[in-house]
Amino acid sequence: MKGVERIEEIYREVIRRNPGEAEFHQAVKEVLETLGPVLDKHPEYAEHKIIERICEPERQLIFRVPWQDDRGEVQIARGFRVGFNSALGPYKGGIRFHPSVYLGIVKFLGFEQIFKNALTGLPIGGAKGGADFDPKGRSDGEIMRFCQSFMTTLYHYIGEFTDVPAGDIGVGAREIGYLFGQYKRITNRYESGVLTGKNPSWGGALVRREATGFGTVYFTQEMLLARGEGLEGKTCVVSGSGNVAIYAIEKLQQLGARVVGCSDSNGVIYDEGGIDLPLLKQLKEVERCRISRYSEIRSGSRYIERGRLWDIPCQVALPCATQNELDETAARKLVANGCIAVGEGANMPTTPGGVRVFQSAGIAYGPGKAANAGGVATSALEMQQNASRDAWTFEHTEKRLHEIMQNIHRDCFETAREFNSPGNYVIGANIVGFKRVAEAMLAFGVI
Ligand code: NDP
Ligand code: 2IT
Repeated sequence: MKGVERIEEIYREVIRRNPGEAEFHQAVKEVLETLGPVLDKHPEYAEHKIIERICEPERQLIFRVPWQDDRGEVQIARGFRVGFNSALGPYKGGIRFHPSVYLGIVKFLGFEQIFKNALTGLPIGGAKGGADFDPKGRSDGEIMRFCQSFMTTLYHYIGEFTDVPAGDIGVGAREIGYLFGQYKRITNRYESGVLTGKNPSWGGALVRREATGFGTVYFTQEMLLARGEGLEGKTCVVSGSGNVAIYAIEKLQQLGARVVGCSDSNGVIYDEGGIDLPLLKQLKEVERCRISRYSEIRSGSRYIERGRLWDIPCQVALPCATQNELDETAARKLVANGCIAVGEGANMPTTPGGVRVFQSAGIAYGPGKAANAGGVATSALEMQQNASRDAWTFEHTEKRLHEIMQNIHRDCFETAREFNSPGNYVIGANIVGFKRVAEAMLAFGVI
């Protein structure tokens, strides 16, 4: 049987075995449809059912998270942790707190994480977790009690050699602090390497906070360099205004680009003079308020309730909010307005239709599993520092991050060319990541 036929069969089986998990199906399809030529070249992968095994998580945990709000009312959330693949190292991946979280979201993210983590070249397997808890409007005490309850179940299943969670949407340094505190208290162990994204004053790596956004910009810069272009003077828009978006904006500005738009789930900020980053940080990191507040303070900027960020003319677009936030219509608008590069800070932010538009227009398109791998790569550097009880400088760590992103770009670029698809980073990223995992799985036998 030819590789592509085999893959169609595997995909049908994934849908049958995982009903109602649309995002998981989408993530699997996007990877599988690039692997046909790999199976043709490597019949041993088919013989040992490597793809079938990769599509089945190694383990999946679903648990009750009861907690009490400030009025004393009992609330119940559902927690998840999916260990997808540990061929290359302990399970590694973030935890997301958002009301939209269900098993299909956690599995799509965990599946992507396998290949992303392999691309970093560092010893980490793929995982994801989260809860359908909505942190918006919750007090600090409520967040703390929720995190403590979440960890009270999760702690049984994690550990520096087993599974190492970190942040994602709704989980930042504050939440990692509460989670770590509870883990330490229950286990009677100061096990720094059990979580990453910790505050640098108690075991966190410098640059981890900035790493996903910085890394996305480094990857985008490499894509532009490969086409004889640079970031200097480019007009950019960045979606979201959370951790990834803020530090993508910071690095874009450091490299001489002009960022004129960002957003949250309610609306869009258009600031032709360039986003005022200290103001954005103050509002989002300190005051934790909505992005609309920005336009009340910053003269010359505009807030557009339910606005369409991707309609703002730009040359570089970085989707840094959430999955499927950039559809086919938005992609057409970006291309029509002269956009030449899209680097995904978020996971799977572009719909399949949007990806097709970018690819047929021939613009530089960097998929999340390559472009946003700087976050998890720096998490692996944090694990390395924790294991050796060391703490590196900001400069040293950022240099490592930059090199890792350059290497990921080079590996994807060269592999795309080897598989007769020059400039196609989707093909490059999927094949590089898949082959690394597949080789380890072959070595381990049937497990
Ligand atoms: P944050 O919680 O810090 O910020 C998320 C941002 O995205 C907010 O501005 C939020 O707006 C917006 N957003 C979230 N959900 C939606 C939604 N359903 N519709 C519209 N906007 C939404 O998260 P991060 O910045 O950490 O994560 C952003 C993306 O980057 C995610 O896709 C995540 O998986 C990915 N990522 C994160 C990494 C990390 O290290 N943190 C690493 C690699 C990828 P609002 O406040 O209105 O909800
Ligand atoms: O999507 C991701 O790569 C993350 N949320 C970061 C994972 C990590 O373990 O640092």
